[in-house]
Amino acid sequence: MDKKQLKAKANELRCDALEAIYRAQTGHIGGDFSVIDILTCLYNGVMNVSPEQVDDPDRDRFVLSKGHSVEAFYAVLADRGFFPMEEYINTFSQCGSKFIGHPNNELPGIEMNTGSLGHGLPVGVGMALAAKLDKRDYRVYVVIGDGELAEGSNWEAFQSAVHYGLDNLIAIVDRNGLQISGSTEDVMASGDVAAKLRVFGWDAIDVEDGNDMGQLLEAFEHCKERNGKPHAIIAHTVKGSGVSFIENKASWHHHVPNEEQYHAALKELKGQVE
Ligand SMILES: Cc1ncc(C[n+]2csc(CCOP(=O)(O)OP(=O)(O)O)c2C)c(N)n1
Ligand SMILES: [Mg+2]
Repeated sequence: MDKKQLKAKANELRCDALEAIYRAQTGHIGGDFSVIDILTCLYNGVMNVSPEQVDDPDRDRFVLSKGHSVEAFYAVLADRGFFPMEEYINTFSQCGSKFIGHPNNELPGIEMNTGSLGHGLPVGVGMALAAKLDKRDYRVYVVIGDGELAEGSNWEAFQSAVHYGLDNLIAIVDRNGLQISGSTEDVMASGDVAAKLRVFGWDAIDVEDGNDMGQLLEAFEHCKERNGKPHAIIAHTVKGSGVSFIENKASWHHHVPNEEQYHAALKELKGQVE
């Protein structure tokens, strides 16, 4: 898929996630729309994964450490055929559904249950180290929120990834500048994350527009290099990207649109799909 097709797909998947959230009357739309371009790009242009080979020992591994963005993750996996989209949209967050409000590894294609922030990268380090020990070539991709960087476990993991030379590990920071209650820089400033990681010994790059498929594809290609250093992409995204009245507002972290907002959001997204 080229970058234009990827962008169109990401906007279609925004509509699916929005529908699931609206039906369930719960979800984290801000973080979903911030990260959905990254997920769409990974699952349709970068990672070696497929629904036919969920247990293939050589598959790439993916962990959505900011597990609250599960509505985007389920949409991307459903679109790749890991499970039916209809089942996701119709049962999300309902009693008895496997499509619970954070990633659930009973579903095919989900490697790790997440939701309690700060655990994805430490486990990703273990997965990447296991690949080295088993002499396998797979890569491990972990998406972390920028508010999530307040969890100290990440910094321990950043250090150990360098210690073990995990150049098969790619950490993507969804750097939208917001967390649940306001700006990351007001709540717990992270500053220049790439500069910090370089001091730790990572190969860290900034992606100026983390919702742009061309820039994301280029960054992921760069991260395929095996140079002894773990890779980090600091993707400067817009929380709520794709719907003007949702963009860049902490209040939309887990706000559910009312009927009027739902139709306005769909209209705006469909305008971008066509
Ligand atoms: C350990 C832990 N503490 C608190 C929360 C509650 N929580 C859910 S989302 C969130 C904010 C996360 O912000 P960020 O990582 O920037 O995510 P994004 O902006 O991409 O939505 C918080 C504090 C949690 N899920 N886990
Ligand atoms: Mg954030």
